[in-house]
Amino acid sequence: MTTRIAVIGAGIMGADHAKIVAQDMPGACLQVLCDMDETRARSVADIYGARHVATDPEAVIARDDVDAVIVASPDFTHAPLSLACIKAGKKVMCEKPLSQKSGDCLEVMNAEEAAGARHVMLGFMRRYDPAYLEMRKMLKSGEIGRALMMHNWHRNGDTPAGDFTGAMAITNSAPHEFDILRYMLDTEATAITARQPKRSDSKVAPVVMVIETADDQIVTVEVNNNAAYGYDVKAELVGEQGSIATNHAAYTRLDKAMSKSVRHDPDWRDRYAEAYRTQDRAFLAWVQRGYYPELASSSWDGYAAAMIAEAGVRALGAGARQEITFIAKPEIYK
Ligand code: ISE
Repeated sequence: MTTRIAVIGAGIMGADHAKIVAQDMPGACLQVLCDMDETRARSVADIYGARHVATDPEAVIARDDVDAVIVASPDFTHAPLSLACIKAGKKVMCEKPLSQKSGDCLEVMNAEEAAGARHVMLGFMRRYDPAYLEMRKMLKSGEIGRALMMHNWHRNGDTPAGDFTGAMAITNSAPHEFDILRYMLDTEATAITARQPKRSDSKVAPVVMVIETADDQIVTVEVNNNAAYGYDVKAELVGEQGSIATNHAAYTRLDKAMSKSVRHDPDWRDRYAEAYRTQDRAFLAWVQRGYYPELASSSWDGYAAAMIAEAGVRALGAGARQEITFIAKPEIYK
């Protein structure tokens, strides 16, 4: 039976998910494309052949002809729309972050607990990226012994908006690293410090964070939203017997004017195209077969990322190390 999916949000990410549902997910169809801006919804719906266009997300979630939902509307709508999906008894693939407020994440977790099952899978797509997958596999196989450190670099060509701040780098961009470090090292973050160098212009400067884990490892995270040269995300795990770094495959190289060069991706959509497809297919498999995807980020992971981000913002503001203390992990996320 075909799974009828509603995509909520027709912006950059909504359009991307709509494309995946329409073109790369056998067994699914793009049932509804919903956006507050009807013209925008219609234009994306027309490109990818959505059956219906709508403007009210809550009404879409409640529709009888919608089996599952992908939420890709603005960040502040993620938690309320996830709650609406839980209420409707539908599974949702919600873009990250679940919320920038850990309290909102707790509300979603409480609703899932009350419903007696997980309903939410979060779009921390890097878990499905081949480079991170291979890194994890090598670490688990014992190739580098015990992991001591993980270094992360997260660079964007430039900021999405002129008024982007260091705090936003922590709450909007860095949650990917907060999620991947927990997933890679299988442990929790316990403390964070955050500092920024000073730029000579008014653009937001990089934020550099040092995170401590419950297993006494150190993780560094550089988020540079104005790296000027392109989208560049990389990581290195340093173990007691070696290290593993991610590589990004480039299919071409330009030789010209006595030099050789490889292109950088303009943004995350190209860089993680395969990860997004694999993630969305895993969501479909969950909807159709009922097994929560092994790699998926849950509401608990969304809560953890929000807790680290909140502590990171405090650390940046105070110029001092902040401890991070999670609630005990509820049974349904174990
Ligand atoms: C951005 O905010 C995102 O949400 C993307 O997923 C991420 O890859 C990008 O670097 C962020 O800045």
